[in-house]
Amino acid sequence: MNFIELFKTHLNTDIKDASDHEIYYALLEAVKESSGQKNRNHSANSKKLYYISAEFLIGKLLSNNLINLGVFDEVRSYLSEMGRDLTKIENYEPEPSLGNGGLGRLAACFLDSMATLGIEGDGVGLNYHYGLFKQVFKDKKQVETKNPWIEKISWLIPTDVSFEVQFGKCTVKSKLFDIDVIGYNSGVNKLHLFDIETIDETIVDDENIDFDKNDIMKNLTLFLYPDDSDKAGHLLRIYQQYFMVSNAAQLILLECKERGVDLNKLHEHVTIQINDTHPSMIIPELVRLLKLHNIPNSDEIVAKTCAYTNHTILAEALEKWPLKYLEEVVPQLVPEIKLLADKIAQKYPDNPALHIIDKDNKVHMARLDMHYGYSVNGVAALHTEILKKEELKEFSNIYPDKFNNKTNGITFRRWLLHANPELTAFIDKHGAGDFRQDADNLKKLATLENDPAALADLLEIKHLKKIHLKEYLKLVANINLNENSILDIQIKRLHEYKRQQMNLLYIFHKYFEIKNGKIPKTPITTIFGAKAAPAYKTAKDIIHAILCISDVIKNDPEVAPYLNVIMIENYNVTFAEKLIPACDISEQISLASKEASGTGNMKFMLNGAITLGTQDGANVEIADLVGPENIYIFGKHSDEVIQLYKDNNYRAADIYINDEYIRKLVDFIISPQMLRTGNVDMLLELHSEIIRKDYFMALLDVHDYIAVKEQMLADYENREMWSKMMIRNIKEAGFFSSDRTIAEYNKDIWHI
Ligand code: 26Q
Repeated sequence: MNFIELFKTHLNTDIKDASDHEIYYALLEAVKESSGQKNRNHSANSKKLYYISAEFLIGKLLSNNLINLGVFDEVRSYLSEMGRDLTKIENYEPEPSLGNGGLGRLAACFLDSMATLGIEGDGVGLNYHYGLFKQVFKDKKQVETKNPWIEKISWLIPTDVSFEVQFGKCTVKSKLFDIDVIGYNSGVNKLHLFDIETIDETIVDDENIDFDKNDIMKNLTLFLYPDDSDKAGHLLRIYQQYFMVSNAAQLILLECKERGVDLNKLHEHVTIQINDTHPSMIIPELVRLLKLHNIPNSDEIVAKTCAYTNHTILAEALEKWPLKYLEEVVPQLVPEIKLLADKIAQKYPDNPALHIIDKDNKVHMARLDMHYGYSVNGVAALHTEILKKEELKEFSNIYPDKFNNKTNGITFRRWLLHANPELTAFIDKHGAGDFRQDADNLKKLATLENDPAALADLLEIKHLKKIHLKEYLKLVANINLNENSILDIQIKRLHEYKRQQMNLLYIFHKYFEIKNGKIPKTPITTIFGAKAAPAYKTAKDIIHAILCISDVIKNDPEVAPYLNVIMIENYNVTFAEKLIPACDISEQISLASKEASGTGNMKFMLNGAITLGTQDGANVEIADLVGPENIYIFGKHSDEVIQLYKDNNYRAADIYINDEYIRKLVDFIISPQMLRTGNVDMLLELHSEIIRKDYFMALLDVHDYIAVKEQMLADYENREMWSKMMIRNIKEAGFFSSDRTIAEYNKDIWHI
């Protein structure tokens, strides 16, 4: 039966009488049935990968699944013949918010690429009912509420798989749900999401995300990373992490049993990728379970099975759990952790930097991974170098062969074929036809630099995507976008190291210029999308300040025609898919050395936006590929920044006092205009935070940032030059296909 016929069997009425919502459900059921009929990526005697991650930011699945099944065009045309619009139908799909940002979205891109390349690799994570919180703006402040996404009919497939997971105070029974991961013209893998049956959604109301953090039987899989500012929050994180890895370990051993694997040779049949340290307890848990199976040298076997990916160099983000907490939550694991730690302490008695348990009795999860894993990778070339030379130096000294780099990537199915079908058609038309199989073929677009008609078409597509964005923003958020403005976009988690506050200072600068009669040639729209962690005060103050300046400008008729600041509420994958294709200026302005890689930077580049960035993370590799004439780089080099930290030699207050213009910019935070519309305490605190600390050195780079951004805006007016830069970015983006990244993981680490 072809797909359309299958779809009709799931639609109980004639399509003419069906609502868009009913059509969505019928398409979903038809996709599930089709993928169920496809082969799993599986071959006898093979090795299998388990990608364990606390986050899988998968986004909406309908269109992507239709694309990967190869029926998207057919379905869209059929619906259109019936007077229906697939884009509208898609709006009924709720987006699962099973991630914070980069790390979770990377895991989702990786699943897509593994399935596409036919690598037998399943994801394992948790089925958070309310995901990460939903962001709501009230009085220009972020408020967190629940973010439900699971409907009666959903992508989740209930299974009979269930395990017992033992905690200090109780034992819970898990229940496994699967989501099919459909490869592009290829086989199917699974995303395994564990849940508990006793979950109680009613303990959270509609107003906020407060709930009894101690009631594990009811709350365990409600939220991703609930506010961890107190002890109960920390414990809940440990409960979640252990629940995830104990289920993963039991699932792995069950599948090994079904395949008849000799557990003494586990590493020949299984490889486990640990996505940051959140799943690191899989190491002692597997050791424990193998011992229960009477396998000798279980720690050595586990060390040949597990591989660790590091996603951050921020010391405060490296997880360390007090042994006391672990004793309370997972007492049976503590003896195993101590044994593993003792072995290391005995081997390196004089080097406490290598010890798994430190003098304060805290367990360093990354150290566990590095000692008891066979691979440690960073996520961009610069990041891996900094890990080796600075943060994890002691470890790369003793394990030089374990360290390797895997520069991140993105799936072109979602970020090009789905998000930008117009650009996809353009690329097809200009003869990079098989770029879907081999993204390097995008390089063939090089000849378009000398093709004025093609360059004009490219600008036309950008404009069309701005119109699509305008329609979408009006529909879902009642926002008015000027489709004839320059779109300058910064979308990512809110964090001081990403320096949204520096962008804010730029907006003040532009506001002053316009007030002084210096009118931009083309109006500018600056768009932010960002959630702040619920307990991260300064991040919330920055959101507040952005919402305030947006309001100040909107109500100033002298400025509003030329400058517009939009802060998207509850930014998510779906918004990203609409924003990125419409973007002109991609803001990648982290303090050099702090952004491990970034992946938004790659999505923007692929869609013909030009990067305004520091020499950080994968920006460095983008710059190497496109050349300095096709990217706008500013700011201090990572070496200088690292030295400033080492010497404790950065004083924001000195800059503030000695630099009149910077003082003017910073002081605008507490100007009468801002105070009139904002909260005095929050604005005062942000003002003082920047002067007193500015831990991520926004004032260090702000002059250079302003100057380079001005140059960029001036260059935008030269449409021919700009369109050439666009094509030179698109043609080099092939390197950032996650198919390339996954092929490298497989060749160097997994050997599936
Ligand atoms: C840790 C301890 C306690 C509470 C929360 C956490 C926590 C939660 C989420 C720590 C880290 C994260 C997420 C990190 C993340 O998304 N990192 C990003 O990973 C991307 C993929 O590799 C990179 O491109 C980004 O540069 C990096 O910031």
